[in-house]
This record gives sequence, structure tokens and C-alpha cells, in this order.
Amino acid sequence: MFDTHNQDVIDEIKRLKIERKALIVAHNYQNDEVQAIADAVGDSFYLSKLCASSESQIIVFCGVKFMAESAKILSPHKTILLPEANAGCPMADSITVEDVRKLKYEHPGAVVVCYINSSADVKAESDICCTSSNAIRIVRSIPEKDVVFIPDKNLGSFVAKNVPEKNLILFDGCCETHNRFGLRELEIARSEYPGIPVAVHPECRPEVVENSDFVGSTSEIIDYCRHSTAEAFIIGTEMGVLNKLRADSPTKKFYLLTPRLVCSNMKLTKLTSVERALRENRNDIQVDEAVRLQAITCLERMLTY
Ligand code: CIZ
Ligand code: SF4
Repeated sequence: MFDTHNQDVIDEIKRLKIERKALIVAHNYQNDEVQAIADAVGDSFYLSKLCASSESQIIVFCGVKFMAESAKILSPHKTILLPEANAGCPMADSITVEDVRKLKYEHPGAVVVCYINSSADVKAESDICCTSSNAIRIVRSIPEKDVVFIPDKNLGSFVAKNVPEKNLILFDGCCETHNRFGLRELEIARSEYPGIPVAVHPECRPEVVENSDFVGSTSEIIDYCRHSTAEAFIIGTEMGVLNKLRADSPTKKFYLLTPRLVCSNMKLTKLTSVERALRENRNDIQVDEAVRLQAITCLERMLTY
């Protein structure tokens, strides 16, 4: 059914976007209707770099707080608006600066690698940032043997398995969405859709990762499905990614591994949130300059490894 209210909101977003010369970016896990009005959809690091290279001085970042912070770290003079102030990431919030300092004290000489899913403060206290697509390569290329990996223990276990020559010290954080299911759900999905490859995110539990056919970030899962000769896939990451997968390969079939793969924080952002952010300059993200300078070093080291 045609929703006239939605159409009014979309028209107003388009009008405000032109008036304010704004750029709207949406993470792969956002609601379909938010992805539809965005200028770009992708993973957090790709979008942060895009915000920095764009001519727009006003960015609406449809995602969660650490993502908008990463964009602000790279673009300090731009206005970065997070449409929903309460859209946080429980994994990023699970670790504090004090936790990182304690780990450094307990493991002197270890290099601290922090997943991009972390606050600006935690990045500032860490040595090198990583994403789920470059974590293995970065840890492998660090000269030191001891590596403190924060905050995701599942991504950390995946890295440890693939880089056995390093001694990884893991923090006990995880993504409550990807950690919500285990082998039982994987087996149910495989029996429901026999013979179909399973592609999962490394934030899933180790037993799920080990028993899947492909493991990768959202962008890597999208690439894998695009280039694979298979006609159907079981997808083990947040459901928002199905939108892009289906648009990318309209003839292929995509089944969510479990209906529980929904991140409630990602789903907070609605069309009305985007419209209000643009109209009222809502939730203009700020990062303390001293923190930003340290955090940008952590992010930039990722590019040199
Ligand atoms: O960094 C991101 O965008 C996240 C959280 C997921 C991914 O794998 O792209
Ligand atoms: Fe955080 Fe997980 Fe939601 Fe990503 S899917 S924002 S890691 S809680």
C-alpha cells in the first residue's frame, strides 16, 4: 500500500538535504527505508572515509554512535549528526578507558589492537585500530608477539585461530546480536535449506564461525555472494544487509540464519529521525580535540599496516 505519510517525510528529507547541502550515509544494518534515502550505504570505515572526502559540511550518519564518532575523528570541522541519540552499540560500550589502562598495565609490552566498534576514548587509548576485514592482516604484521585485542572476544578468537604465532589477550566483550545464537540455530538453518553455503560475520560465536562456509565483514559477505556461482545463501549477520544483497543479485535467494539477527540499536533510526536531524541539527557529535588527535593516530596506523 502507498504510504502518503512516508512519501511526505521522504520529500521533506530531499528538500532539506538540498537546502542544507547535506550528505546522508547509512550503515548496512539500517532499516530498508533509511538505506533507500541515503546517498551511500556501507560499512562504518568506508562511510567515515566517504564523509571525509565529501564536499558536504553537514553529514547525517544513520548508524550507531561509535560510527558517527569515527566520522567526526576524520572530519573534525564538519557537522556530523546522529539521528537517534540513543543509538549506541552495547559492544562498544562494554569497555572503558580504565579497562584498557588495566590491560596495558597487566601486559606491558603488548600492542593494543582495538576493533573499530569502540568509542573515541577507547581508540585514543589503543595502539592500532582494525575492522573485521583487516583484523587478521593487521595482527599478523605486528612485530610484537603479545597482542591485547579489544573489545570483541569472538572476532579476537577468529584472529587468534588464524594467527597462531601471536599470543592474543582477549577482552570479554561481544555483540549481543551476533552472539545470540549458536550451533543449534546453524543446524536448523542448514536442515531447512540443505546444500546452501553459509556466510557469517566474525562477531558470531567461534563454533558458528568454524562451521560456516565463509566468514567476513558485511562488505566481504556482499562481495562473496556477488561473485559466488551459488544461487542461494544463508546469511549470518544483521538482517539489514539483506537489502543490499537482494538489490545486488536480484536472481539469487538469501535466507537469514536466524530471525534473531536484528540489532535494536540499528533499528532505532527511522525516516522521521533523519528528517528531524536535518531540520533541527539534532545530535551534533562532538569529540574532545585531545582525544581526537590520539584516536586519529590509532585509525591512521591501521592504514599503514
Ligand atoms: O564496521 C562495520 O561497519 C561493522 C560493524 C560491520 C561490518 O562488518 O561491516
Ligand atoms: Fe553493536 Fe552488534 Fe549492533 Fe553492530 S550489530 S551496532 S556490534 S550491537
